[in-house]
Amino acid sequence: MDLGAITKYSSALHAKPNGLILQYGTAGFRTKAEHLDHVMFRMGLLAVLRSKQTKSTIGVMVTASHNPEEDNGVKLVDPLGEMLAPSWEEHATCLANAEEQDMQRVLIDISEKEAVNLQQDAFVVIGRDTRPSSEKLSQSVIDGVTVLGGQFHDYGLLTTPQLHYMVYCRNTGGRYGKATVEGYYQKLSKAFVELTKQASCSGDEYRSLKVDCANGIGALKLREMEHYFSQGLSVQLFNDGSKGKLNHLCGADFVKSHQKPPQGMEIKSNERCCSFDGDADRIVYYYHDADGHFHLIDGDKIATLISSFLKELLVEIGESLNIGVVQTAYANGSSTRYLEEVMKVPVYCTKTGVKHLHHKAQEFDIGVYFEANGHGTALFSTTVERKIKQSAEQLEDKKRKAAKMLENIIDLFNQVADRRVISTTNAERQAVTPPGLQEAINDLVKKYKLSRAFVRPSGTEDVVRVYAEADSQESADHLAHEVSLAVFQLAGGIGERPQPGF
Ligand code: G16
Repeated sequence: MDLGAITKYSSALHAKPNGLILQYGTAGFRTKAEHLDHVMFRMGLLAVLRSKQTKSTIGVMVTASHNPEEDNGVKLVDPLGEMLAPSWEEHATCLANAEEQDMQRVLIDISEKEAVNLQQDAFVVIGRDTRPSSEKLSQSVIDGVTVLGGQFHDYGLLTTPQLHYMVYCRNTGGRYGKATVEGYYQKLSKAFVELTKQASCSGDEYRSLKVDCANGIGALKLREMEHYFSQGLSVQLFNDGSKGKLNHLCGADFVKSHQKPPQGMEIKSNERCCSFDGDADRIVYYYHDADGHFHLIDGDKIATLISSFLKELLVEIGESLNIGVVQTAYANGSSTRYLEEVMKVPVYCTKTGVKHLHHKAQEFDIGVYFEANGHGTALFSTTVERKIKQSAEQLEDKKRKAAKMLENIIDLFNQVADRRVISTTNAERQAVTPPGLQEAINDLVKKYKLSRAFVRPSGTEDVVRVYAEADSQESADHLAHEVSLAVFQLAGGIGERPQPGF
C-alpha cells in the first residue's frame, strides 16, 4: 500500500474542507450532504482496514435516515451485522477530522494500534438510500475502498436492515440466508406467511396494512417484496416518493413526535397503519378508534406485545427462559412499570442508540429491545434457537405448534441492532453539565404527578432533545415547555420540539 499516493489522491479528489470537525455519533456521521465527500472517501479506507483486521466483509451504508433530505450520513457495519465497535468509532472520528497532511500518519496509527495485516484481502459491501446526494457519495466510498486495494460489491439502493443482513450472510457462509435482496425477501416472507397461517386470527382486516414510506427507500423495497407476502399481507403504500420530500410531514419520526398520522394518508376507524423512516429501520403502528382518537403503538408498546407473545409461547412449550427487555430513557414510565410489575420481565435502560441496546440484549436467552422511536428487534441466543428447533421436531400437537411459531419468529426478526455543552450520566437520564440544569429539572418535575423529564444532546442532529412525561397530556406539555426554557436559559438555546409522553 502506497500511503503517500493515497494521500495525494485524497487531496486532489476528496479534499477535506479546512477546519471542519465531525463526530461519529449515535449512528455514524451525519451532516449536510455537501460536507461529506471526504468523509465518505475516508470511510471507504477505514472499511478496508477493518475488513483486513477482522478478515471479514464490512458494510458501509450511505444514509441520514430520519434527518432531512438535504442531510446525508454514513455508518459502518461490523462482521455480524452489528454497529461498528466503539474503538473503531474513535478511529473513524480521527480519520474524518485529520487534515490532508496528517492523513497518512493517522492511517498508519490505526493500522499499528489494531495490528492490521496490510497484506490481508479486504471486502466491503455498500448500500445507499434514495437521497439525491447518495449515489455520488457512495461512489466516493467506493473510491476509498479501491484506492486501498479492497474489493467491493455495490448493492445500490437498500434499506439499512437489508445491508445489515447482507453483511451477516456473507460472513456466515450463507448459513443465515442468501446475501441477495431475493434471499432477504424469501427468508422473511416464508417465516411471516407460515406464522400468519399458524396464528388464530383470520379475516381480511388482519391482513391489510396501510404503510407510510416517508418518501424513502421503504416504498421501493416494499414494492419489490409485495408478491412474496401476497398470501399473508396486503399493503397499500403512501408517501412513496412520487411527490413529497423525504421525511417531510411523514415517516416514523413525524408520527411519533407529533402524535398524529402523516400527511397524505387517509385513515378510517380501526384501519391498521404504520410508518417507516427514511431508511426503513424504524417502524411505528397506529390507528384511529371508532371515536376518532389516535392511538400510537410505538417502540415501547411493540416491545411489550412481542415479549408477552414470546412468554405465552414459551409457557406453552414448557420452557422457562431468561427474557429481558432493554429500553432507553425515552421509554414511557408506564410501559416500564407494566413490563416489570405485571409481566414480571426485567427491564434495563441504556443510552440512546441501537448499538447500546443491542449489546445489552445479547446478555439474555431472549433479549427484546426497542427504542420508543421504533428501532428494535428481538435477539435469540444460539442455545435458545437450538432448543426451539428441537422442540419443533420432537413435541406434539399444541406444544409443537407453539414451538413452530417460535421458530418462525426467530427467522422473522432480522437479528443483526454548541449542543455538547450538555453532558449526561445514568443512561443519559441526568444532566451533569451545565451546572444547575439538573437541579432545575428536578424542581420542575416535582410540580407534576407521575412525572419525569430529561435532556440530552442528539447524536444525529445539532439539537438538544427534551423529554417529559406526566399523568396527563396537558401536564406533560407544560413540563416539556418549562424544561425547554431551563435548557434555553442554562445551556444557551438550542432545542427541538419536546417529546411529550403520558
Ligand atoms: C439513529 C439511531 C437511533 C437513535 C436515533 C436518534 O436513528 O440509530 O438509535 O434513537 O438516531 O438519535 P439522537 O437522539 O442521538 O439524534 P436513525 O433512524 O436516525 O438512524
